[in-house]
Amino acid sequence: MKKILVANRGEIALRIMRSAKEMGILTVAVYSEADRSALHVRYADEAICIGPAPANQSYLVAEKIIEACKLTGADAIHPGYGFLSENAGFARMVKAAGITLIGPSPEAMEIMGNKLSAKAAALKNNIPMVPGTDEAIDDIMQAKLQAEEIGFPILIKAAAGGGGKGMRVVERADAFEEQMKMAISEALAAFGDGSVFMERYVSSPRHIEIQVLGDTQGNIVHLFERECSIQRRHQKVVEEAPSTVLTENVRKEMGECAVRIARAVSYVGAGTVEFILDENLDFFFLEMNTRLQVEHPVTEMITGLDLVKEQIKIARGEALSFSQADLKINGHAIELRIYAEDPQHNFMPDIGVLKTYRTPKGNGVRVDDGFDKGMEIPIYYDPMIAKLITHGENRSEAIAKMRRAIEEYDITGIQTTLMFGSFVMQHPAFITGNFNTHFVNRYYTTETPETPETQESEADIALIAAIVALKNLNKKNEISIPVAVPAAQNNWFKNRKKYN
Ligand code: MV4
Repeated sequence: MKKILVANRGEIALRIMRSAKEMGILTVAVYSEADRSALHVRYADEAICIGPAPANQSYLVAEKIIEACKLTGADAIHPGYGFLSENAGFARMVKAAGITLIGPSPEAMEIMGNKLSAKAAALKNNIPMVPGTDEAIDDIMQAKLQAEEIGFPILIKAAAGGGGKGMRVVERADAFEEQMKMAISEALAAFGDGSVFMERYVSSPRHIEIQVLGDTQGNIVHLFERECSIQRRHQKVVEEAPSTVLTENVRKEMGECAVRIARAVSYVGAGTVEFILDENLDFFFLEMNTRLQVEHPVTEMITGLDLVKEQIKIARGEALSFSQADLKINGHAIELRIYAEDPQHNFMPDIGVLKTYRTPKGNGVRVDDGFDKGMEIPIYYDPMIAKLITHGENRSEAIAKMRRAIEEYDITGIQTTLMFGSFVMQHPAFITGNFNTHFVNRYYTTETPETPETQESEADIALIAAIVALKNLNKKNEISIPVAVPAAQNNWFKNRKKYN
């Protein structure tokens, strides 16, 4: 492998090229007309423009990517995440063109790309799953009887969905028929596939995923878990490793399950097995992502591995140079995703020019980004502009580093989720590790109460408590007991200077 074409943009394109460069491999960037002056274009050894700004005319066009390989003599493609990274058809085209795709087989992508076939593979391998149906629903009245057996509330999911798309909670039997009809027509409209199935609804889960690596010799290991429960509308915001709740025993069981699922599809490369974990620490398989994930750096920090280098070595046919027994968790890592979104206005995407842009530095701080001062954030793509990752000896050190790094980060010209990250890092529920996937909805509100008379909800009180904790912390540089203050004194959000 002499030259890798990176079929992506932004932070992940740069991150991949850095590892390739360290391995003495040349890099090719592809870019749309909106990304002419992007950092990944400047960083690569060569760059090819593949079309207009909209992704479906550039980054998503398989033929253009393959053509760019031929033009530049690239012998491998790294797809990153998103775009074509989990597209089995693209994987087949790449193979047919005699190019190495740094990723799993098209067959593995196809099986895991459909939730019903993924569940069928898991079922054969004794993997714990939420009670539910294992085939597409075709008879609604029969499905209703099954739903009563499973027990309400139930969750309807689209087989072709994923990442929360096409899900519907049904609270009671009398709403079943209507909800089911809507779920089927929605799935058909969104995915061109009306197959839906149902599961018992686990109401307050944690989202925990296991990183796996498989080589072409059939060795498969797991690289422990990532806790990804801090999310809003299925978009992760904070991830960490290890999880505060897993016991050594549950970690081992989850890891073994993840390896078994990967083995079921002869998995090659880096992949992630998603689980939900309930209050009793029972875990259930959800789906497998057949790509390198956004949050992979937290795993890199705690294992000392470079996952992109491992992917490249695997794609070259090399055997993994370590076994499961060689791997151990070193310290604690946290990632904060920085989106060009306004956390005070319902996380509306924000566009504009980065008037100032200074990243935090120093011991235990890593920034994976793809923009620089003076650059414009294009509207066409994902609004994530950077990932801030900290690594400490333990969780409280990683949190302290994250708070310090957020404070150092200087972004003006656009609204970002930096201050939302600060909110999370100060929140008692986060600090104690006592949270689930409802964290953001439960605790975060942007409605700043105006008068002391305002009746405060539980969420408001929690927010204010966290704000007070933040203020005290910044003053004294030590953790204080949060106390709620009257709403009128709560002007924290109005006093944002540095981050505007
Ligand atoms: C669930 C669930 C509760 N019960 N399945 C969301 C994304 C997709 N991977 C599956 N998801 C869920 N499946 C059952 N049976 C709750 C979720 C869920 C969720 C999962 C992980 C992370 C965030 C989430 C937010 C809402 C719902």
